[in-house]
Amino acid sequence: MVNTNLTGTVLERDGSVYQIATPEGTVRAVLRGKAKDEGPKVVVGDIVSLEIGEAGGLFGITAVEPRRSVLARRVPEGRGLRPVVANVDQVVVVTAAVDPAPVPQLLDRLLAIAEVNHLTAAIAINKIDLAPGDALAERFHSTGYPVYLTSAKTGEGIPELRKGLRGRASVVTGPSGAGKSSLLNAIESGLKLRVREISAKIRRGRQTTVSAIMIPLTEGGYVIDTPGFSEVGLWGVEPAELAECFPEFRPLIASCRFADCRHKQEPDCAVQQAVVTGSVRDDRYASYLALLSELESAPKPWE
Ligand SMILES: Nc1nc2c(ncn2[C@@H]2O[C@H](COP(=O)(O)OP(=O)(O)OP(=O)(O)O)[C@@H](O)[C@H]2O)c(=O)[nH]1
Ligand SMILES: [Mg+2]
Ligand SMILES: [Zn+2]
Repeated sequence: MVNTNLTGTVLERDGSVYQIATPEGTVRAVLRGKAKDEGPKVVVGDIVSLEIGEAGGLFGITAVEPRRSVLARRVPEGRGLRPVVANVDQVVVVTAAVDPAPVPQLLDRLLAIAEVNHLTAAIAINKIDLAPGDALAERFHSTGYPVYLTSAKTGEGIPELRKGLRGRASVVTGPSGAGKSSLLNAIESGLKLRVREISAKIRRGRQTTVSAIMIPLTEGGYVIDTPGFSEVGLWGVEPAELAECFPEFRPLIASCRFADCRHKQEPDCAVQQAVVTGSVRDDRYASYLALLSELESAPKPWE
């Protein structure tokens, strides 16, 4: 067995076979030795050490480098965290302006998950050729997140989004059918990610993109396309820390009377006051309360 000291980045996984980008081109590899027995689950974006296998063809993944970041989320009703991708800086939450109808609470969840994972976030409101996304964009104004109004169909907003992805490691996430893959096809010329056929019905649990795939960008950086979903839970956050995941709440928290204020029914709560005066939107606050009650009723890891 020859150790080539080759290192690569996981682009894609198909069952037990991983596509790995290396300085010597893209290779196919399977987990081997320690990486197979005890290593963390390998995900797209991971940087791995490779060795050439005896049986030619497939390389072996022998080790996974420590991750500088990970996007992890909880499967609905599930316990524990599932890593989705590794080594990204930015999460781009994609929604359609219409078809499928946007679910603002789901978007708030995805944004909070980005915060929990210490990743910066941005929002893309797509399909603005079908309906204006302005009201939805306005909803996020006070969060400070960049909002891109796009149409993968007409190309509107694509240069701006392309600029927002340039030179960074991003992951796109959001509901199925929002147009994540279509947007990436519009951003990177020559890319032909599979997108939903016009005639296909939006059926629950059916995604067009079935697994994460990393795409290097010509202008530098890379982006990871992921399958859409309709539900997602939060996990591993202390209820008292949730408010930190809502950027417009952050400057208020220190003014609450109690240091461990959960901004629910406590007296002299700066967040509740801001909801009353309208400087915090009540729909964002409602998303916060929904996530808070989930975290408060979540089973403890040892239960
Ligand atoms: N009118 C219009 N249709 C779009 C736009 N972007 C995407 N679509 C259509 O919306 C459908 C879904 O697009 P996809 O790119 O497959 O959506 P996705 O978010 O990748 O979906 P999953 O892979 O299932 O998560 C396809 O039929 C696209 O042609 C847009 O900007 N305008
Ligand atoms: Mg897709
Ligand atoms: Zn408070």
